[in-house]
Amino acid sequence: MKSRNEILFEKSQRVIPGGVNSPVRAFRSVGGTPVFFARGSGPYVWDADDRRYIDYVGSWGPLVLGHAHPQVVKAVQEAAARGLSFGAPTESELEMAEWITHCLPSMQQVRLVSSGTEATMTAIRLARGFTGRPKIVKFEGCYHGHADSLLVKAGSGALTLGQPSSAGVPAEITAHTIVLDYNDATMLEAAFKAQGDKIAAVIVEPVAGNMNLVKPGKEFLAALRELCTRYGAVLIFDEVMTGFRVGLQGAQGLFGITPDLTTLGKVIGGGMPVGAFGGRRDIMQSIAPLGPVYQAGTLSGNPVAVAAGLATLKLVQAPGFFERLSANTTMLVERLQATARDAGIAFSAQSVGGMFGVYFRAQPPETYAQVMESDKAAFNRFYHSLLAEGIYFAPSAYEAGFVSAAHGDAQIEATITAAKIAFGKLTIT
Ligand code: KE4
Repeated sequence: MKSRNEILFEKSQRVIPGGVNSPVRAFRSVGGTPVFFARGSGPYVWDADDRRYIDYVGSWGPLVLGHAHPQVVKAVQEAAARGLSFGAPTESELEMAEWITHCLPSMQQVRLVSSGTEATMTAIRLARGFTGRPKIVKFEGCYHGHADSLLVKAGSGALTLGQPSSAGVPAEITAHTIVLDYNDATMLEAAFKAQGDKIAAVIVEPVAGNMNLVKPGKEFLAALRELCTRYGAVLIFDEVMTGFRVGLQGAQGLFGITPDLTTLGKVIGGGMPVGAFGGRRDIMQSIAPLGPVYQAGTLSGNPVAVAAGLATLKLVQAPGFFERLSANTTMLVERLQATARDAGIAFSAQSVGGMFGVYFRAQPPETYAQVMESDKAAFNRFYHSLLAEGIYFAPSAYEAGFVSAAHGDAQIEATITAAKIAFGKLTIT
């Protein structure tokens, strides 16, 4: 008897490429049938067969409050009743911009868009327009959305599917993208020495979350800042994932590094389509209608999406919010490590704020190369054992996991119980 998930997946593959609207959802790297979700509440989701899971993906990061938070749902319902979209300025967009620039002072001005890809694509164009230079620097394994010039040795779904550099992107475009090793400041210095006068920007995930979680080395971010300042390049922190996930001031607040531009997404939409880019006022003056760098969007600042984001931003300001989120996430990874150690499995895990990484290698990776040394087959078996126990991790060894404010002791206890079973199965070769 086929499950409803299987029936839905068969049908969706007939009309949607791969049966999914974003490749990493397709379970291609872990194998098996993607879970079709029917509803979510707090830390839980239910699939099309009404099976319940503890959710550690949270829609890839946006749901830092958990699913269907009552105050977020109410804000969306009230906004929708006032009209779904106007294509004109609204007060709520102004309020959102004020919240963001208040929480992230480096963002002296900000523009709202509808996705993280739009945010990073525009930040790159803006940096090129502001400096008049053609080249950009990114790091292997980092993912900044699917804009042409950034789909070079990218992470997330591109890496998961084994196509880090996408087809369909002309060499003339990627010729201007310099790809370096994450956490290798020496390599960066050499690149600037060689062609610093042509480099418009360096874009970086200040905590990498798309080659699984990789923390920035002690001096890496400081070296990025110093070199960009020295050579007049724009330092772009892509905080689409880390923004309002690792702390109220993002990774830039955590590490005390001030970027020139920041991109945001995910949490600032609270589950609805919102992205943003912003930063130094002198750079932002180059954006249309003020300056020559064009950018636009029919639904940019959409009032219903902004209502979800605003409600979320207000709730994460609660005293101790990120301390509690970080403590719970730390407890999860420490208990997972202890459980694996008891089972004699080569496993490690780490977290930053409300995001975490798990690795089938003895130590957390510090570079892309070390990520690739992890035992992917072991992860895939672990993944499906957890899934069978009602624990939903990201269906890829190259994605970070996410804890929400709705996850508590009960969910972590249940996860550890499931992990004990999953690690036990791994010891049976
Ligand atoms: P979106 O265009 O998917 O909203 O954002 C692109 C993006 C930009 N920058 C960073 C650091 C990101 O993590 C992302 C998107 N993240 C992936 C998950 N790792 C989205 C999931 C998907 O592609 O379906």
